[in-house]
Amino acid sequence: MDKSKRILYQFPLSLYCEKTRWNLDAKGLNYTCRDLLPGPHAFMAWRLARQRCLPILCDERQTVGDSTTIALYLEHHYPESPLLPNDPIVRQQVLKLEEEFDTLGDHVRRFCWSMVVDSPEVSDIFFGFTGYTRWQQILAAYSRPLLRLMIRRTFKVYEPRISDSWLYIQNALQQIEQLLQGRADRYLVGDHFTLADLTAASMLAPLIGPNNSPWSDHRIPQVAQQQRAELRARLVGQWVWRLYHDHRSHPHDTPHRVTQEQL
Ligand SMILES: N[C@@H](CCC(=O)N[C@@H](CS)C(=O)NCC(=O)O)C(=O)O
Repeated sequence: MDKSKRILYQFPLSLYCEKTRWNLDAKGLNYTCRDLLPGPHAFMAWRLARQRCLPILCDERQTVGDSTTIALYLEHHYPESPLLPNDPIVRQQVLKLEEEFDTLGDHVRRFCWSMVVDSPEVSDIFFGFTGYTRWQQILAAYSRPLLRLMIRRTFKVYEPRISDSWLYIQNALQQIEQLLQGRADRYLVGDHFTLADLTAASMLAPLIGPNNSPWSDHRIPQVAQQQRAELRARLVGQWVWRLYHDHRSHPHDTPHRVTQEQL
């Protein structure tokens, strides 16, 4: 299929959008990204899929929103390079972990924003990615206080939510390390890469910043750098790093994908 006919409406920096890009890349599907501006995106998202969150995928067959629903849709319509095992019991295990780690994303997002929301780099982090036009970036630089307010409100970046999220993340990290049984070369379920691995790795990637991920940038504020160093030294950090190295074959900004801008 012509890639211009499969469109992913997204935010370049969103971990749920990264999950879907990885999903599409893992399946070897061509697509074009349309980067929406946070805020006005809600009109487009509502028009497309009667929801306000991204990602939304417009495929030849239908329009699907929500990264998990998109994953199930892709698995059903594009069964090659499967990310879900055939065995119903093992499949159920993968789906259960997928659901748990999908929720983890919400906590990771809150915790990460809590580390950078007050820094002067906040608008660079939010907007300084390929895909946004020059005027979108200028607009962002002038509206920093508004941006901070929006980030705090949208992602509930305040106490006690931040501390609760950190606790949730700690439990998830321990759970993953238990499943890996001391080895960074293992997978969460069985001997193959599945949707559970893809979901956990993409949800944790903002904390670890592996190469090939949208968060590999080294210009992050000091507090986040320390956090990263600690996590990279842990088994779970090494595992996420390896999955990005071994399974994230098409990084988000390789030339094979055309990125278009749209309000
Ligand atoms: N569970 C949803 C979560 C999607 C989500 O939270 N998307 C965020 C971006 S990371 C969003 O669109 N936020 C903007 C809003 O809520 O208006 C999924 O898996 O797709």
